[in-house]
Amino acid sequence: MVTRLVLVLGDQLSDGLSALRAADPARDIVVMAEVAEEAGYVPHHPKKIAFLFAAMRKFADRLRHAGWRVEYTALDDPDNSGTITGELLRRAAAHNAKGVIATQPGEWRLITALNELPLPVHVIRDDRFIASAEEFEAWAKGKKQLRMEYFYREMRRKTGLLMEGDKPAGGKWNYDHDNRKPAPDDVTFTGPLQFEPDDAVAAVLELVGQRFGNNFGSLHPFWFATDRDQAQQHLDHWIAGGLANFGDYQDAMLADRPFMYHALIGLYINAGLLDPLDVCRQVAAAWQAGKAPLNATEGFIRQIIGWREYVRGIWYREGPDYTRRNALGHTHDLPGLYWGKPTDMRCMSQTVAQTRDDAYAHHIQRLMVTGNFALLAGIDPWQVHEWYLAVYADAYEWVEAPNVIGMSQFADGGIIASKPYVSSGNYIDRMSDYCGGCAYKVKDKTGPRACPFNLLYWHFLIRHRARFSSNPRMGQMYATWDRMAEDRRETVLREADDFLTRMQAGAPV
Ligand code: FAD
Ligand code: DLZ
Ligand code: SF4
Repeated sequence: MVTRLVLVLGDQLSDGLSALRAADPARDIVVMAEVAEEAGYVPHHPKKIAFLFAAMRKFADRLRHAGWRVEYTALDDPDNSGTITGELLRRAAAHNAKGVIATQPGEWRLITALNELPLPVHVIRDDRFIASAEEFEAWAKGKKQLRMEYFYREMRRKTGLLMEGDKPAGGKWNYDHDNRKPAPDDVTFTGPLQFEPDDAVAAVLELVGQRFGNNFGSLHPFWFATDRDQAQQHLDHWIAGGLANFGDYQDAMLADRPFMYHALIGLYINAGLLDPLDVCRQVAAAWQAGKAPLNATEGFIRQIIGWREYVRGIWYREGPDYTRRNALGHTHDLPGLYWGKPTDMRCMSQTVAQTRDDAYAHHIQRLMVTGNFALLAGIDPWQVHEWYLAVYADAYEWVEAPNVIGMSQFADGGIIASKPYVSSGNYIDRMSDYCGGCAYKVKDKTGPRACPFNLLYWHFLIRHRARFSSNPRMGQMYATWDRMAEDRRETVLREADDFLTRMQAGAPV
């Protein structure tokens, strides 16, 4: 029997991976590799690289214990060719392997590289996702607008999660209107479970510190879970302490409580340490046991079987050029403040500092602080995409690109978002405690200390008036603008222009 290679990528660390199921431990060889190309296509946060390398090494051991032969390439292996395909070819030559079995990667770059490999490659669907590309296509075909809400209902029906027969539990599909409370005075959840690095993790931290110590982001303290048992402990801890309030405060932000009631689970699900459906079942069981209200449970499950599946469907459907879209023609460079250069905007400095420290920011920080600012300031979406892909421990193209290019930057022209997610400082003030300690004044609409979000909000709306003024959800804002005195309108636009000019010249803002 000829030997085949089974490719397991850094985000495919699941016992039930489709490529492993299609292979035979008695005959085939698993290939895993830490390679310069994957670690370098963007300047990944050191915590992200350390998490993946540690989790990959532990998963390789787990496979060996389960009876697999594993060829594992460490980054500092002198024979390391530096690429996934290079490692496959090297291992194929060494073992006289005649083909490769792979689960479909979540990046077009790797899909293309596998297609071009001079070996037969059998690529199998990644069935850790609930919907296949064909199912998504069948749902999307012929629809003018691809609204997540309707797709989500299909996923509820398919999984049976929170269903009472063919009706949604509690009578409603979506409890989002209960989930927009402003920041509470106190957060009762103590935050994510933190793990002391063991010897295997310590060795990876040493390597990553040497090789990627200059990348943006703090490597230490490192406390992420790095195997599935730890990730499950992390989940148990969050279900017990965080889930019940997840819904209420999902959109709130507090400077000294970076995680609020969020699960910090994306990095574990995306790497394969936790299974998304299994996570949802555990959360639904907590609700059934009376440990969490329905608005929290439904809100969480919607993020996973709704949003997560929906963005995967869009990413695949839209194809490799999606990350290059720029429907609004934005061309400004990403300012240095995204990489930690000082800024007086407290919401931005807090979110970026948290990103640097933890390789994490929660959804509203990503969407309504850093994403909102980039969109208002007219930053080139490709640069915004590369930043998000680099700095978050849960970032892979399939999930990051639809969220950034589509949801946050409107660069896909409205496939995902029906209107751009832009706001003035008012929204940030309502949902956070950032503005109180800011050098800018959120109540100032013009003048030397006017909140930049206030100025840029109007600048954005006016420079894109032709596109958005007929949007029924935005007409009100244009009417407000038109009612403003003309000299005030001129002042707003002039001050916004000045701000953008200073920022583009590299001046601190
Ligand atoms: P929680 O708030 O506790 O939510 C639970 C889970 O729901 C998440 O772990 C995730 O698996 C899922 N989820 C929630 N929202 C989304 C969404 N919009 N798309 C897909 N899954 C979702 N998520 C990533 O996994 N990787 C990314 O690179 C990423 N980039 C983003 C960029 C921008 C601009 C925005 C607005 C959102 C992005 N998201 C991304 C979605 C979301 O912000 C993160 O999934 C979430 O913040 C992860 O933290 P958590 O595990 O604490 O999530
Ligand atoms: C993100 C990442 C990094 C930093 N390093 C590796 C690596 O060395 N080896 C590997 O197999 N995968 C790595 N990854 C993940 C991939 O770049 C890629 O994002 C996913 O496999 C896409 O699904
Ligand atoms: Fe951010 Fe404006 Fe509030 Fe300052 S005043 S924290 S810049 S929203």
